[in-house]
Parts: sequence; structure tokens; C-alpha cells
Amino acid sequence: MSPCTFALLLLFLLPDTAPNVLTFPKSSHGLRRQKRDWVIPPINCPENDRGPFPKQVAQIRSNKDKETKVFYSIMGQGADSYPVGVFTIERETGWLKVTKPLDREEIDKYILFSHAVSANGQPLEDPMEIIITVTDRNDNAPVFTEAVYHGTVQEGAKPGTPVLQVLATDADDAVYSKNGAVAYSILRQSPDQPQPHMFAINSYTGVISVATAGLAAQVVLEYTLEIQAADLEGQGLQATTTVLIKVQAEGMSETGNGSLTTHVLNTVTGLPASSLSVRLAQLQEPGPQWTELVERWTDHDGRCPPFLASGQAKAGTYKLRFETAAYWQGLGHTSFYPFVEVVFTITDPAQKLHIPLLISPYSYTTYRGS
Ligand SMILES: [Ca+2]
Ligand SMILES: [Ca+2]
Repeated sequence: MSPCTFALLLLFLLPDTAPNVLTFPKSSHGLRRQKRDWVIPPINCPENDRGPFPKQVAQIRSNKDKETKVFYSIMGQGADSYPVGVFTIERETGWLKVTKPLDREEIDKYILFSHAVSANGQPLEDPMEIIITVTDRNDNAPVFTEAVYHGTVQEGAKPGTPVLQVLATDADDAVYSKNGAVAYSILRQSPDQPQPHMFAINSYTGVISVATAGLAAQVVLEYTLEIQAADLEGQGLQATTTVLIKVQAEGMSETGNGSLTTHVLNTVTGLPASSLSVRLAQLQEPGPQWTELVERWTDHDGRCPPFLASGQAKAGTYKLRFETAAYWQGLGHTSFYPFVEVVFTITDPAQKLHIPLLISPYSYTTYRGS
């Protein structure tokens, strides 16, 4: 380490009240330029400071001020380039000041160069690099990616069976502080049948899984969970979301003999479309009355359990209604189609039917799969 040899003086005066004094390192008096291996420690500026502004950050000083009048200036991002004027320097005293509250989530570091010149504009020092690090405050609450999450679980599922994953993001720093460190918990389960705590959540990953044996579709067809995400590893700012979990009756499993399945693909991203509502209805012959049979939600894989249990399918005319507009709205898009209905005929109830749907906000495609 060589900072001492370059006579860099970094004086910490009354740390709480008086900012740093930064003195230009000794130059080499016209000889070969000094290698720039001295390091100025970054100056920390907290974000969202209440001021008053302008507020002193550090004083830049040249030792040449004993021999001649010195004028100071700064250049760089936040000084003379965008965002201009966040930092200013008093020409004669060298006081570096911040003029407004900083936002770490917008810019977390400023690199400035300070200059010292004589009255006739001659440089007196080599430019000195000053790094200002914006330190984080916990000014952002976690935000869930969905207002409502949908999941399906098989009745009789064993404890430990994963059901779905929730996710909340936090714009604050999670590397050097816990301001952005989110932890999840289940606040409420409704109904409390057959007992409370049927589900558990991994506080770090947000994966919800079965906690207690005894899930039965005849007892509870759908659970509502209120999930909380809180920063500071669960102790700080909070957000909540709702999770709806349908309990699937025996004989309707994906691995069982259920018939009629779908798969929804978002062709904009090429990824499965999850949390999309799909409802199956049957045409009452002679029409035109439709009877709704079941509603399903696509999972993270764009799939849902079969719509018809084994043996439930009968010959007739059916339709699948996909709530595409709500899906696109959830992604911040508007859809040309408020919903998509696919009408089809089952002639052989024993045959398995697969009806995929490929969607974009302006188009959709369906075909008979297998
Ligand atoms: Ca936060
Ligand atoms: Ca912050």
C-alpha cells in the first residue's frame, strides 16, 4: 500500500457533523507522472436525506493554497453531465455540496473529478477522482408479482408436496443490507378445516407446500391463504397477497385417467402462460344452453389437471373458455380478444383429448393435440 507515500490526507473531523477533507495528492513537479495507485476512499451519502440543501459533503483542498489563490471545480456525472447539478463545489473554498435528496434505486454511485486551477486558469493539480457512494435506506416495501396466485393440490397429498411459489421483489439493497431481504409467511388460512396450518411456506423461496395430511375435496374444495412478504428478513416493510388453492378430487389427477387437457403458451415470450382461467362448458342438446362444468387455472407450466375425470366424458359438444384478457392485463398488456372460446365435439368418450392454445395479444391458435 502506498497512499502514505503520496501524502494523501484524509481527515475525519467529528464524523457525525463535519464531512471529510480531501487533499490533492502531491504531484511530481513536471517529472514523469505519478502512477495513479493511490486510492481515495468512497464518500458515503445516504439516500433520501432531508437536508437542508445544499449540504456539505467534503472539502477539496490543494496544498498550493499556501502559495497562491486556488479555484476549484468538479466535472462528471451529477456535476456537469446528467443529472447536472446534483453536486456543486464552492469555487474558492472547495466545499463539495449535494443539492438535493439522492435516490440509490436510481443512481447508486457518482464518479466526479475535482480540478484546482490558479487565477489565470493554469492547472495546479492533476484531476482527483472522487467516488460518492449512495448508501441505502429501506424506502421500498416488497411488491408481489401477482395480486392473486392460483394453485391446485391433489387431495390426500403428502406433507412436503409443493403446490406453488409466490414471489415478491424489493428495490432496496439486499447485498450490503437487509433492506431488500424479503421473507415470506402465511398470515391466515381460510377455512380452518380440517385444521389450521394445512400449508407451510418456505420463508426464503416463497414455495408453498402441504404441511398437514388430510386434504379432502369433500371437506374443503378451495383454500384462501393470505401471504405476507416483509423486508429486513421479515421484520420490516410488508406486502400481502392472496393465494387460492383448489383441492382436486381423487381420480382427477394428471397421472390418472382423466381426459381433456390443455396447455397455454404465450407466443410473445415463448413461455407457458400461468394463472390463466380456463372453464369447460357443455352444450345442452338441443342448444343453445351451455352448462359450466369446471374451472381450472393453468400452473407455472401452462397446464392444469384434466377437466373431466375418468369416465365422466360423454359424447357431445363442449367449449373451453380461456380468460386471455385478464391474463394479458396481469402482464401489463391490452388484448384484442377479451377471451378465447374453443368449441369442439367429443365423439368417442374413451379417447383422450388435448387442446393446446397459443396466444399473443393480437392472435391465437388452437389445434387438436394428443
Ligand atoms: Ca425494502
Ligand atoms: Ca432504498
